[in-house]
Amino acid sequence: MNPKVKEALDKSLALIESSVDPNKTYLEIFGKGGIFTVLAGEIKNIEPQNRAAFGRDLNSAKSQIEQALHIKRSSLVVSRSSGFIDITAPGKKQKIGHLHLVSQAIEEIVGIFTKIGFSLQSYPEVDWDWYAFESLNMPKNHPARDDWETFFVKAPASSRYGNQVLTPHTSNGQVREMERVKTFTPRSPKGEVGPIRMLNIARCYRRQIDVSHTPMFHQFEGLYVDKNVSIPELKGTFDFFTTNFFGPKRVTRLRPHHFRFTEPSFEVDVTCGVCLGKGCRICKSGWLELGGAGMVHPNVLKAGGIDPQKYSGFAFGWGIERTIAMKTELPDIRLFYQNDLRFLEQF
Ligand code: FA5
Repeated sequence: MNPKVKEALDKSLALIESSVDPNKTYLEIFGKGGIFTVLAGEIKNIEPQNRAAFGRDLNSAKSQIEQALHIKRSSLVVSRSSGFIDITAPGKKQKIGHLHLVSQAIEEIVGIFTKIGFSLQSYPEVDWDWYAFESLNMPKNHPARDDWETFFVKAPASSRYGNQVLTPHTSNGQVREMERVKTFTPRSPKGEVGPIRMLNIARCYRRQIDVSHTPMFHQFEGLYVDKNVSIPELKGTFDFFTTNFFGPKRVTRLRPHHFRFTEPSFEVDVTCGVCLGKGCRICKSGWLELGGAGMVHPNVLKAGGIDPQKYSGFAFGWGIERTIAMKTELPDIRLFYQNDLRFLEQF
């Protein structure tokens, strides 16, 4: 090796050996005015016939210096941490989160209903009064609208569809779904439509808050329209859902109720998971209310452009938070939205 290169190499290796800051040492060697940089600049003074050998020596020295710097850096990392690295120790696992329990329930509910032919549709969360109320057989100023304790949106009204609202229930999807299916069903000479098997899951909003009400909550709505749809099919659908979601020991019952958009209308109850229908401190009667249901009112079918003489259907709309609370025996659904990890991590 050229003696000048050898001298620069030895000096550099000595610097690295005593270095506590390899970055600074790197600059002392390879930076502007550094040992190696100055030496490399001398190549122009070497006789032409010796230049190639000088260049080779420079390259060899450079790679020895770089390797020494690399070893120094690694040794400093080790000695600065604990002085010892157990390379056989298992690595630290990253903490992985999981879906919120409402999202988990949505996945489960979709899985159950798709097994029996329902398909998931999605409709606006801010919708016109027409879809949320009027097309559902609730004329303007009808007192039944008060039950929905609606948030109205400050935005221009439509002369055709009225005001905009934060959807207070997923029933706004009913007439929208009839319109969608009518549009996509190829026109037959007899004007056949459907069948419609819609599952609509969405956020809903109402001016309510207590242990069983939150201002924002989720509903899942089913709509089935075809020829000769009957109440036993509605009951069979609820039993299928209940045994799949809550387990084989839980059963449902229908209680007469009133909704403007279904006739007849029902409240659907499921047996309490604690006493299985006997009656206990939690449920009192043995039953817990799941949500509303009924046979689609002829006026709603008409609003969706479907002939009620030819078609019938059933619809239901249940709250997801309350349904989960019934499965897990939660006393207060506001817990879902307090973002307390001690609660959320349990699911
Ligand atoms: C309705 O919203 C009807 N649209 C349901 C329906 C659909 C009936 C189709 C017939 C045919 P109701 O207001 O009862 O009905 O609400 C249904 C369910 O939503 C309730 O049983 C409850 O589970 C849930 N729910 C209602 N308000 C809240 C709230 N503020 N917080 C949490 N869950 C709620």
